[in-house]
Amino acid sequence: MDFERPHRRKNILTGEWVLVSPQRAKRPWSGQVGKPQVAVLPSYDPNCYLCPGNSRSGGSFQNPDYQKTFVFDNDFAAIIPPENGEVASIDDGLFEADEESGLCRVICFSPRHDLSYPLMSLDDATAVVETWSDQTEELGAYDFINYVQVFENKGEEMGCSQPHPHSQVWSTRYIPNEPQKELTIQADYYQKHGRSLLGEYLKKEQELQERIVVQNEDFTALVPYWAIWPFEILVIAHRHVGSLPELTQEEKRGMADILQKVTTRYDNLFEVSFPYSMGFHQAPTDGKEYPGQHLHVHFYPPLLRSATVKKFMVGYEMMSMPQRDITPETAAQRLGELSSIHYLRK
Ligand code: H2U
Ligand code: ZN
Repeated sequence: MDFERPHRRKNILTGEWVLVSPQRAKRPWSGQVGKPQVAVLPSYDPNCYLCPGNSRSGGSFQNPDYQKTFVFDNDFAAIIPPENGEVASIDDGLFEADEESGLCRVICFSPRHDLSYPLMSLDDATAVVETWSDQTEELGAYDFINYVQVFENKGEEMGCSQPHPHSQVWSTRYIPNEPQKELTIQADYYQKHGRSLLGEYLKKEQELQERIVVQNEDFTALVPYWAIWPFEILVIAHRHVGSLPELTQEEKRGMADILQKVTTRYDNLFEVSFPYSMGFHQAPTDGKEYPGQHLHVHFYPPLLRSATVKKFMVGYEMMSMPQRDITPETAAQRLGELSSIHYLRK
């Protein structure tokens, strides 16, 4: 097959297809060209809702004088615990609904208002991984919580509302759409082959060496064959584990290291604090076995050709299917060639 010609590729985790149009990467651009905004942040901002000692929005809560990571219940939670243990469901064939329940929390990476993940020390970055893992365990233990979604929205482009480095965790009774698709497919593969789908995929990628961006002993970061976003990255655990709490202490440090390596390259790409949404896909916490589930992290960054030109998911993407111009191989090569030292440290 001529991969320089338009083709579609299958996302083996979701079963969905992406249209790749490599011949189009050279098309002229007369659309939006914004200015890069280089905001220099203070290490403490008295007006920040997340900085230590400050009052949060609404004024009902005051943050403690925290030293490492800090977790609090989201003051504007999208999901709340059930009222009296009862959960309503309706389904008359046309109108179907289930009452949802759970907890939403915010996780501040550190007291430092200006310190994004790649710029933290490895120890402090590891503390963030430990907190994500602890939250997965703690929230997953509630009987009304069956799935724990840890994620980070970074940058205004991604709708991040607070510059203070933080992530979120939303936990729910129902397994959400995206992890559910992947769980089903991974379970089918495991049942058929007795092996992890992502484990097999990773082996193949390590053989081919076409899409790998960076790796360490415990994790590999690559631009998946089926990437939708221009510089999308998938981080795969080398060991077949289902979720963060199953990682050893050494692997948690390895996770922090690989995430720092990925985010450093992202920042170096356009010499800007690179926006993205990232999240962990883990095994549900409903007490059932998920032997096919393989821990991984998705990074979906919107930027395309500069610090300000982002990919729009509009038109054909909304109506039909996702489409990309530059190939995942080209994106992986560009990311892989970048310095491992953050541009602000040079
Ligand atoms: P982003 O990760 O998209 O920036 O969202 C930040 C979250 O922090 C958002 O869900 C919460 C918002 O509800 N938040 C609080 O709970 N308290 C505050 O004082 C500010 C923001
Ligand atoms: Zn702050």
